[in-house]
Amino acid sequence: MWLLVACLCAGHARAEDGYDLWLRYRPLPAAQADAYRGRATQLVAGTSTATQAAIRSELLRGLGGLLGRAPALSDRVTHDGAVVVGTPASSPLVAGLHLDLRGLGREGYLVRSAVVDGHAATVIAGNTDVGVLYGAFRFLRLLQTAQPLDRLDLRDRPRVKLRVLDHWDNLDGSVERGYAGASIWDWWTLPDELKPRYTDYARANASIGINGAVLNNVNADPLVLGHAYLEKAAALAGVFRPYGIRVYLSVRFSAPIELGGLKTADPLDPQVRRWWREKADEIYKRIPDFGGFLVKANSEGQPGPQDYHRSHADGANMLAAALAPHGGVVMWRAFVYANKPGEDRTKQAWDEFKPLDGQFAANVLLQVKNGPLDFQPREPFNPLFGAMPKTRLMMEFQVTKEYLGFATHLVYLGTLYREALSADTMARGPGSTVAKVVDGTLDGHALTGIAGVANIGADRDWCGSVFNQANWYAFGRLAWDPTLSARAIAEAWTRMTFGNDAAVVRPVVDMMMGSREAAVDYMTPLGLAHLMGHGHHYGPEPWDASGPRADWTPVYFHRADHDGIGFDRTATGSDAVAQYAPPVAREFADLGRIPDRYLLWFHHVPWTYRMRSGRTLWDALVRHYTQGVDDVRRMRETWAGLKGHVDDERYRQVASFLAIQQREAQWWRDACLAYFQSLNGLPLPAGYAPPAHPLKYYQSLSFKYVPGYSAW
Ligand code: BDP
Repeated sequence: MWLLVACLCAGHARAEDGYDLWLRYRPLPAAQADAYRGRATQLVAGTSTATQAAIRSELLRGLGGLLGRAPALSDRVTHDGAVVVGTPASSPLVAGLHLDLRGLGREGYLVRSAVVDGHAATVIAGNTDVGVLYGAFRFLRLLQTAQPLDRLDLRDRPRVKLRVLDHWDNLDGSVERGYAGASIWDWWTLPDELKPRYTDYARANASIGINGAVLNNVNADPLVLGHAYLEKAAALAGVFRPYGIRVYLSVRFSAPIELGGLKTADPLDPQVRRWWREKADEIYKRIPDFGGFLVKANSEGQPGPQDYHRSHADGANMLAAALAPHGGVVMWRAFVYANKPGEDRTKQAWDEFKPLDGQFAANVLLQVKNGPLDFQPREPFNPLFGAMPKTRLMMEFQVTKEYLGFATHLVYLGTLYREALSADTMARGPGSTVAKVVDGTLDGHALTGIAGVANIGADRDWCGSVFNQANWYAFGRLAWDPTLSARAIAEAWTRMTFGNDAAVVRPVVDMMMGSREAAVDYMTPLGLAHLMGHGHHYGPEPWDASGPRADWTPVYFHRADHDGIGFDRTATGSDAVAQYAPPVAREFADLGRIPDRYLLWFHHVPWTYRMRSGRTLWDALVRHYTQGVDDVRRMRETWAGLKGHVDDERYRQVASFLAIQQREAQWWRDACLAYFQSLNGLPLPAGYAPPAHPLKYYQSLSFKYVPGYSAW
């Protein structure tokens, strides 16, 4: 009986259900573990603060798991192979080494081989506990990814100050655009019940350097600022604090009316200003390190300062004034397209915000989506980057895959993020990359930020699929250092997630690296955008023209008819191209120079238009759609080849999701081609299979219960 129980427990402990994320700490192969064991014989680490305790427990857990034996705890170094951890203030041993910690800032660390009391040791040090925590995770990553541990001399610090996950979680437990189950926050049982999952969430974030969490949806419920919810938020803040993570809240601009009983939310009204000041004071009493507010205003029906004929700057600055005495910030979103109905939707944010450059208070960041539309599979960079030198612009990426097949499509977003970050705005001459706007170096801003709309829910595997975890991971790593390579990040994640076997790592990384282009190809190739199903954004609906707003419908975006396709955003059309710096505008406006990937974003061309390849546009489009499906088929084959190399549980999940993805990729291709063909009447190029069904079939599909649905 006992044996049975022991076996069951051991089996359970080893189950690969994805809960452990990339912090699995499974035993390394014997040879590797033996080689490392001599480098982790003792652990000298303090426990006088909560962060120090977290560091110590993570190292014991990680090293114990990876090496099969945890290092002995000690307060002195008596053997070779000790790991010595701390700040000069917390550890006399670290202080005695007189390490050069200048330049590491508050969150940086070094991991370095050293001689301590005559013995070879590894030192993990920083100026603060949190810096050391990041260093500890870096050290563990070295082991997890099979890197050498001798002659270490690693120094690192984040390039971006606020590295934040935005949860679009509602107080009723649902998640807008969430595909991983209900909200991770169990608002109902908070603040009493502090689930271990909250701590594991904090560990995972700290391991990749994320230092902020906006707890609730940008379409915010005013109630979150009520006493009860502030207490719940404070409880979460208490769990996250040791891990260097601050809590932020999304606020509804009209909260002074709904919650405070005032008649107005006019940002220049003294009573309104007092209400926000007092609210901020109350929050900081409960959460002394509260991060600040995230605001969606005058966008998609949300209230905002324009309701009172005030500007976005008036609104943001009023909130900023309430938070400033406490050191909080306002993250004010630039995702607006309400003001000029009829105007090209992609132009509206620039039109509204660019004139406000220089008017925002010092603790306001303008949070700008990576592209000018809305998290599409591919967009050119948002022209606001580079256009507002006197404003702190922060990046907003989407980690949840609202427009990329939800949880079941394998789409690695590291490549999408890198594409956006490495785009050259040319705003201050060549090399003015989006990354330099975001990390503040282009225009000399110290307050910088990057946000990712989280893909996390209450599902056991957190993200709705194993591979979606890679997008949380990649987001965090790039928020820390926007110049990292997407491939290197994918490789590190793969090693930590599936082990270091080259027979697994190689094919998995290749699969990830090609996956986003595959999705672009089977959904929206050559610069097309927003062909997704109405409202829920599931599947293709390029024929949809149903309203209530033209600029929520695919036909608005692709503008296809009998003769051609594409949105003319050059001077003959909406002239959105003029929002870019002149060299970029010239390139995008020039049919001879624009990269194929943006062609139909900026140009309306005939179906018979000759691409640089010599093919007609129609042929090229058919090829891309077909290529996308072929790529997914190959991903499936690659994965099938890994059977037996990956544990059954995760193998099966990925295999069945890839089957869904292949079916849906085919659906996307066939539905889009059937529709476009119904307009242009052109035959498919030779050798390309016709859609499996007539157009009517695709148009007849409708879906009632789609996850993550919201009216927007
Ligand atoms: C869109 C989503 C919608 C969000 C909106 C936003 O469809 O659910 O509320 O973005 O970012 O992509 O505010």
